[in-house]
Amino acid sequence: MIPVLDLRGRAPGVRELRGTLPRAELDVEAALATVRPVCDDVAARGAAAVLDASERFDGVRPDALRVPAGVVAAALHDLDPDVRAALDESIRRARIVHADQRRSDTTTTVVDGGTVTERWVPVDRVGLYVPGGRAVYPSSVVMNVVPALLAGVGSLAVASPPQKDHGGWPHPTILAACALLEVDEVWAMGGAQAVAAFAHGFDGEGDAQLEPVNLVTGPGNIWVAAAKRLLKGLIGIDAEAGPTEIAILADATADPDHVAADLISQAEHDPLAAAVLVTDSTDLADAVQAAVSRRVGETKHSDRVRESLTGRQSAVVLVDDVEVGLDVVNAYAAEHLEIHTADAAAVAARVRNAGAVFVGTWSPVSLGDYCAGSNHVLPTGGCATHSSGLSVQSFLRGIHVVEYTEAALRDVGSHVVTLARAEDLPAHGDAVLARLPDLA
Ligand code: HSO
Ligand code: ZN
Repeated sequence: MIPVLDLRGRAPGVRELRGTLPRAELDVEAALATVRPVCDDVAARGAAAVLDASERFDGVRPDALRVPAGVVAAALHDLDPDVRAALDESIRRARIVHADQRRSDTTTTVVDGGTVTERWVPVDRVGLYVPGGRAVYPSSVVMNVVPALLAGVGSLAVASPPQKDHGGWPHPTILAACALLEVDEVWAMGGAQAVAAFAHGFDGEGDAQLEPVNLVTGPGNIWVAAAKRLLKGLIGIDAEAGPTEIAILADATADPDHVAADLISQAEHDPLAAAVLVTDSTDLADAVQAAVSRRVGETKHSDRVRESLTGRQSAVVLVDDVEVGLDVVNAYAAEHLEIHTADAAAVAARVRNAGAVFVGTWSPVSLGDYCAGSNHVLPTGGCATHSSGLSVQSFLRGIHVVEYTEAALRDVGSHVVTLARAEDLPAHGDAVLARLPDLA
């Protein structure tokens, strides 16, 4: 049922692979036509515009945009104890991993008396977006909030779409996750209007006032991606998230049922989700197709899964050997890549492009989605060739602090003057000569 792309007998290069490999097409540019007036309206009219957009796009007008503290606390109080225990463990593991990501400042003595320090400073205020459309993602609260907190961000706000079925507030499990992480600023806002509200802020009485943020992170649908594209610059963004992707590199040693289950696990997110199996074993490919067919009929979101797996963005890619398979997965640069081969760790070590790599039989993507300790906000659409997933680093800026003594400036001053003249910017050199006229 998954379309087959047969690359056997060939070893295509990166350029050809990028043109051949399947990829979901997301026309963010076209979405801008809808999103731009929404964002402009939020900039002009603030909270009233956000409420109008909620009514129009989410079909609900919440009583207030700021979720009252009592509602957040009640959500935690009412949370199923098993879900609470699982979220606690997810948070505990995410904290362990992300705490290790913290960087310390480095001071380099370039010459005697001349130092450059790279000082890591957290972003002052961030807006964390948690989707709430087809599924609810309390796990995304964890994946956004934990790195922000560990980076030392002083002020953070969470936004998630208002839900018709929950009195216009975000889903209670999302609110409960916020409460577990002691996030008290939660907004019932979704889509482009949430990103615009974060970017511009709006007036209101007391708690109802939204201070603008410096950075917006988190996954979202095409409207969120379009708003991020539009407002980037005014705010920083992590990425324009696209539909989720799983690629699996597998050989004849792989268990076809595990492979099928893992492909389906991510196909479940979205009809546009991509599931790509790359293998040098036709026997495995056939067995995976059979296992997928069997499982699709039984899985809860079978319509979505079927659409995803038969869509043009999904494929079983047949290759001659694992070597070519590595070229394929490196060119594809999946958000998630699983390695199910002999000596999986050695193969994984040769992966250059992936949001996250899951090594061997016992490391499925769904472990990483919830409880591995790794982050699940990862680059999609091939962006793993140049970008990383969310981490503590995403919430820090490195400021270069330059401090030279007179002697150290004297030591290099004539070079500054020379380069300034070479660039026809003599006033740059004059700034040195004003201090050290004898260098002229
Ligand atoms: N696989 C998604 C994250 C997620 N899965 C949340 C389940 N809940 C994108 O990495
Ligand atoms: Zn997932």
